[in-house]
Parts: sequence; C-alpha cells; structure tokens
Amino acid sequence: MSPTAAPAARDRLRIAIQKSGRLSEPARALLASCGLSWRESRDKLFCYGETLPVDLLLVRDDDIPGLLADGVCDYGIVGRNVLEEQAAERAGGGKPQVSKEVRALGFGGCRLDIAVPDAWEWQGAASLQGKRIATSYPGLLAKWLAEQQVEASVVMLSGSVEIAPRLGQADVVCDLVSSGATLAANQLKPVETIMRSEAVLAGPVQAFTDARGELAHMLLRRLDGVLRLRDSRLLMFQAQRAEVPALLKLLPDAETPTMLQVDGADTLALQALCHGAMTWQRLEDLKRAGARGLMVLPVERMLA
Ligand code: PRT
Ligand code: ZN
Repeated sequence: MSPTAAPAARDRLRIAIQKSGRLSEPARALLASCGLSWRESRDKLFCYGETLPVDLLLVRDDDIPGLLADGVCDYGIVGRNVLEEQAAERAGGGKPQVSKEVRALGFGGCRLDIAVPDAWEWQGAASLQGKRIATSYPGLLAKWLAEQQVEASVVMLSGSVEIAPRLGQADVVCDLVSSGATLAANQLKPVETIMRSEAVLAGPVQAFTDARGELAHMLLRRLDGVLRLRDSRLLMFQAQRAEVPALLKLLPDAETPTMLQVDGADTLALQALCHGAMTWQRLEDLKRAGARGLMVLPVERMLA
C-alpha cells in the first residue's frame, strides 16, 4: 500500500508489540490492565483478541514503525527512539509522516546520548567536528548534528555500538543509555543527550473511518485511566477543620477532596485521590500538620 492511501476497512484493531525484549512484558501487562486478553497462536506471532476485537502482532521493535506505515497494524508500542528515528529518516527522504506518538507510557525509559572516551576533554558539540560517530540512530544523529552546525561522519552499526571506539571503527558513539554501566565498562562517558525516550503508543496520523474508530476511542479511554492511576492512591485521614487549609497545601497533586463532618463541627474526615507518590516522608509531614489516622489505599480502576 502506498503511504498516503486510505487504510483498508477493518472491524478489528491490531496492535504491534515487541515479541521479546525490554518492552514486551510491560507492553502486554499494560494492555492486559486495559481489559484485553488474547488466545496465543502456535507460531506466537499473532494473538487473537478474546475479550475485545483487538489483536496483537508480536514483532521486532524496529519493524513496528514500518508496519504502522504500511497499515498492517493500527497501533504499536515502541521506544520513542525507534519511532522518531523512522520519522527522521522519512523526513530526510522527503516522505510524509504517517504515524505519530499518541501516548507516552512511562516505562522503558532511556536517553540517546553522545558518549566520548573517558580521557577526552569535552568542549561542547564543536568537539565532534570532523570526527567519526558510531550509532544505530543515523537519522536522529544527523538531525542533531545539523542543528549544532557540526560536520562529522556517521558510522551506522546495528549493534555493539559501544565497542566501536576500541575497535577503531569510530572516535565516539551515539547510543542508548539507561544506567550508564555499559558506557563505563567501555571507558566512555556521556556528554550530551540527543533525546529522552520511553515506550510510547504510536498510532496513525489520520482518524479511522470504520469500526476501528470506536475501538480506538475505548482503548485510549481505558489506557488514560490506567496511566493516570499508576502512581495514584486514595489518601484518607481526619483533621480539625482549622488545620485543613494547611494540610491541602501539602497535597498539590490531590483532586478536590471529599470532606465529611464526623465529630461535632470541628473534626472532618477527608479522602482525596493523590496522583504523586505517597512516600513515608509525605505522610510524616501531613501528620505534623495535624492529620490523624492516615491511610493510603490502592486504586484499582477509575472511569472519569
Ligand atoms: O529483538 P528486537 O529488535 O525487538 O529488540 P532490541 O534488542 O532492538 O531492543 P531491546 O529490547 O534491547 O530495547 C527495546 C527498547 O528498550 C529500546 O528501543 C529503547 O526504547 C528501550 N531501552 C530502555 C533500551 C535501554 N533502556 C537500554 N539500556 N534499549 C537499549 N538499552 C541498551 C543500552 O544501549 C546498553 O547497551 O542496554 C544496554 C545497557 O544499558 P545501561 O546504560 O544500563 O548499561
Ligand atoms: Zn530492535
């Protein structure tokens, strides 16, 4: 199919996820928490949706942007780094964008960094002038180099980028980093971040005109509920009426609390949905400000 052709009408939604790798388990768990379940096929490449007409394609992460562009799948869960690399390559080749990031999913976090040998004295992007940079992300790197007005040669490697300087294939690298341990083990240090990445839901630029439209709305509605609740907790406590304003200042991430009068006019019972992490430190701060009987409860589902 040509990239601009209207997608063929379908009444089931198809989502591509990584078959095996860093994103595959969290992607499945996220979709399962949206109420989806599947019948596994024998080849384990296609999983038929049981609870809803939403099927899974299990593929290599690098194939997901292409499958989206060809209309083979409707949504994909993929690292922003992979999606944006494809977008940069399409833009470089003068092709229109056919997919976009629909939601950031909060897992698979990493950075695409420039890393140089430990002994280098880094003096900004100009230090890269005329150098050879090994990367699996030539599109993103070329775009960044152009923005920095630096000319360097890009050495495309599909794996083991971090050993390229030791092998004499390149002077520096542009690679994904999470803990930084791999760079350190190869006597490299990160000096610039080209992009911050995490797993994203990628989808079509154009809205669906068939039955998939309604399914897509439902999926996104459920996904928003799940993402919103990920760090959310129901906080319950009692306090004297006069102390409530100071307590609410300690809860900037809380939705408007429900308040009930419990004991005469002065004692109130409060419950509030809080979206930030409810650490021991925060509970101790609340206690000091007058909260009594603090309780933190998990929230399983929410439908706004
Ligand atoms: O087989 P397939 O092609 O599907 O898998 P893959 O091997 O290409 O992908 P995979 O599973 O390694 O990564 C999938 C996605 O996870 C990436 O596209 C990123 O969006 C995300 N991600 C998050 C990472 C990392 N963190 C990460 N640390 N991808 C790769 N790494 C590499 C890093 O480059 C280094 O070599 O992991 C190594 C360890 O990193 P440190 O910094 O913790 O040492
Ligand atoms: Zn890959």
